[in-house]
Amino acid sequence: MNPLKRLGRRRASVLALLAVAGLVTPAAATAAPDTVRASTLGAQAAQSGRYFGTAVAAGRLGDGTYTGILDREFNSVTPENEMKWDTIERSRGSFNFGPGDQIANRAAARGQRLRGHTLVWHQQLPSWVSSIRDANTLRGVMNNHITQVMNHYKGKVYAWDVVNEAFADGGSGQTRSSVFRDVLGTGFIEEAFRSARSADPSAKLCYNDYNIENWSDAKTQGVYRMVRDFKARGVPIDCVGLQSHFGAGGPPAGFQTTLSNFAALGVDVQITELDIAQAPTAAYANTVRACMNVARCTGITVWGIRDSDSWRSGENPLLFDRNGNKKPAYQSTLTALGGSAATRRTGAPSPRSAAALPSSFRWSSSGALIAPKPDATHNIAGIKDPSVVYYNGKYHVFASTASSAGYNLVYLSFSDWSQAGSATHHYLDRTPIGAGYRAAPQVFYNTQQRLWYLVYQTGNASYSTNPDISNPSGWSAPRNFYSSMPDIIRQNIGNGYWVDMWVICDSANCYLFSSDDNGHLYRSQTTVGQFPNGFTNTVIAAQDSKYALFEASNVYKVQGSNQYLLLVEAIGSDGRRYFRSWTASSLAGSWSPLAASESNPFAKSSNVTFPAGTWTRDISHGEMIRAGYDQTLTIPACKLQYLYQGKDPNAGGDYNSLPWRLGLLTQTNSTC
Ligand code: 9MR
Repeated sequence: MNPLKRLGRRRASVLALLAVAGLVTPAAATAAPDTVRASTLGAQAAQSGRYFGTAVAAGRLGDGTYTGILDREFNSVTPENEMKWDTIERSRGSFNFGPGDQIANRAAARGQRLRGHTLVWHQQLPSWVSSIRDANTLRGVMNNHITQVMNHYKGKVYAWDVVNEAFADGGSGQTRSSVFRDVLGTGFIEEAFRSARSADPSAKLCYNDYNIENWSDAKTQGVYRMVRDFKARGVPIDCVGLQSHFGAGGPPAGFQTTLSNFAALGVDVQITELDIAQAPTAAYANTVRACMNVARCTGITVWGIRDSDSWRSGENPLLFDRNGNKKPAYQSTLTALGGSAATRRTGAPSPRSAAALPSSFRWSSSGALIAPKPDATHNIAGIKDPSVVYYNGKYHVFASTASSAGYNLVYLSFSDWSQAGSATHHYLDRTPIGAGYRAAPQVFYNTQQRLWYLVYQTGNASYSTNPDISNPSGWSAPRNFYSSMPDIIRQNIGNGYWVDMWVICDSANCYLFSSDDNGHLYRSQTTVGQFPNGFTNTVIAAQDSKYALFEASNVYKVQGSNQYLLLVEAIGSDGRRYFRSWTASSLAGSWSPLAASESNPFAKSSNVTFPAGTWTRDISHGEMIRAGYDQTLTIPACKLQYLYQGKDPNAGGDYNSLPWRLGLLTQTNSTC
């Protein structure tokens, strides 16, 4: 975004220019590989922001074949039995964390996530608990168990199965008989979740069950009604675990519907104990695809590594055979996660060809969700230019702060859009990023370097790094990508400004895009290995008239396809900001119009509805909600969401003092 006072009016001639001006692309361009692929389950799942985990048995950790596969393939673990009540609190008040710690510490040392399994379950429950008949005693015992165990693992467990298998099989759709239900009533589930939230407010709290994968089953409906009720009444719940112990036929036909219906209640969904009799390749692929197709399906756990490790070993239901060799289902699973091209040639099923993006878009907008929060030393008028990733259960938003005094950056995080407005604003001028002109941030995780990058404009194209996105003071001082403005920009910038730097990588190269407020989109490149150094070969990637190709470009990889998407902000004939879009088959390729005109825009007030009230006519600088968070900037093909800046249509005056706010667009014409 342009840091200086800006034109408030548009000229009528722009429409005519729009009609005649075509985007051009330079001839250069080595074809880039069409996608980044990984060769292990965990690394491939991570590319879409998901994890791929396994149940782990402490007793097998001395087996080198077992740990070799565990550490190579999986980035999440669930203790198979070690955190169950009969291990942890075999006698009242005496806690044995040894076996659980063995798994937890090992996972922490390797950067693997940990799912906690399980706090309240009618099985593997010591008889001193199941024989309690007094409600107050049982309530105290249950809450104490939850509190002690969650306290012990605080900060180590990403998500807890707070209550496991509380619903009955068959057609009742009701809870099953258990000591908890029979002595405390069905309210024990709510009580367990409330205790869990107060014990560790940062862990995700899941309800976990089996036979809830088929949408029309009474048991599924019963659990769904409970989660809906919890969300409606504010009972804390963050996720639903679908165990997914399948027969050879694999998931039921409506599995994806079940996942998305639960997700639509505002919870994450996870496949928590996957195993499939005889491990058919298609059954595994279908299961994984269903998860990949649901944005809030955040991870998959298989219930063991080798067939010989399985609780149903007679059915050979896992991804590795008894010798630790990959089975055919391993390949189909990796492929369904979006992985390995080589795999496809071996005859595994080809991945779902992604729904292509439509050629026109319709959106519904939220109201203004994020407004400036001035404090004693930050007299801020507008919050602008957001960049956002969803990581570790939270949205992390970076944005420019604007005031008559100039620009700097702010960071906030929250788990749900409903909480965006109440999130704390961390001003980054108080960090090593420092005071002075910093604006238009872009955030992503570099998987090779295991570092978060924040790219922003300072007059040059600058960046800071941070090992922990949630720690605002962890950012390094700014460094520049270029020693000075590249010649080609100097020659074309005219009276414009060099703004809105944007980095995206494929498996070979990283590209740095920028705008000049003068109708040019520039692109430089370096290798993935050299990044962040070595940006060179700066070319004009696209050009048009000044207002038709103004600034705030985003470039993304479309998940599961060979498409890249380019968005550039334009100024319409009404003087209002809007976005145009193009696609290309490689990052250095030529961009073809998708929804690229003022009458068929990517996003403009004319294709956005405002159910909460029309608070803006500008759809301006923002960022797509991505499917992952890494340097590939992968977005889903379906149900797009875009966080943008808008402002009161009647506001005017000093450009830097305009009252920009952030709102969220959700696509309403997605066909997938
Ligand atoms: O895999 C677990 C096995 O080793 C235990 O003997 C069994 C005891 O009930 O629990 C198995 O894991 C279960 C999980 O904790 C909950 N869902 C069903 C799983 C398979 O029975």
